Amino acid sequence: MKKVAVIMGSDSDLPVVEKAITTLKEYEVPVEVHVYSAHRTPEQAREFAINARKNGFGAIICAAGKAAHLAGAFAANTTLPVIGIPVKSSTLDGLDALLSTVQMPAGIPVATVAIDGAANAALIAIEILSVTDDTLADRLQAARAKATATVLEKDSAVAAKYNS
Ligand code: RP5
Repeated sequence: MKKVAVIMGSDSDLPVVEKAITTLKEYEVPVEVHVYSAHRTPEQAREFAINARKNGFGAIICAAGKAAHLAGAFAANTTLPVIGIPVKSSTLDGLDALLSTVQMPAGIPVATVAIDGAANAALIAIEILSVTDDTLADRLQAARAKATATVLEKDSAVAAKYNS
């Protein structure tokens, strides 16, 4: 199975990013986690991105806050799918990171999730791998069925309480 890289701009992003890591592990997807910054360690970030495909990765998740260029810098250096997590780590509540991550020029895409949307970033990566992996596709389907059952249980409880 292809690996998923989870890159964060700072270890201060870890509390948000952890949800992506645990989700990938729940699905038994091989994960490699690093702290690389587009600004503070640009050489290491570029090196990782350039070699990611030949090193067995199928998708790269990049989480960063403030003037968040990490996902864009990775996308510039690989044709693997890059998923960006804008992290709420500033006085602008993550809107700065959201706009920095999502507003990519045509030709260099970054699939951007919600501010702090680490779980969905992992799920998109898993969905990408599931195109060629039926086991992952089955696990995704089972999780959707479980989520549906949970909501329907809640519906029953609320309906029983209020509906006459
Ligand atoms: C960004 O700046 C990081 O992704 C982090 O969200 C933010 C603050 O980093 P630290 O100053 O806490 O290392 O590059």
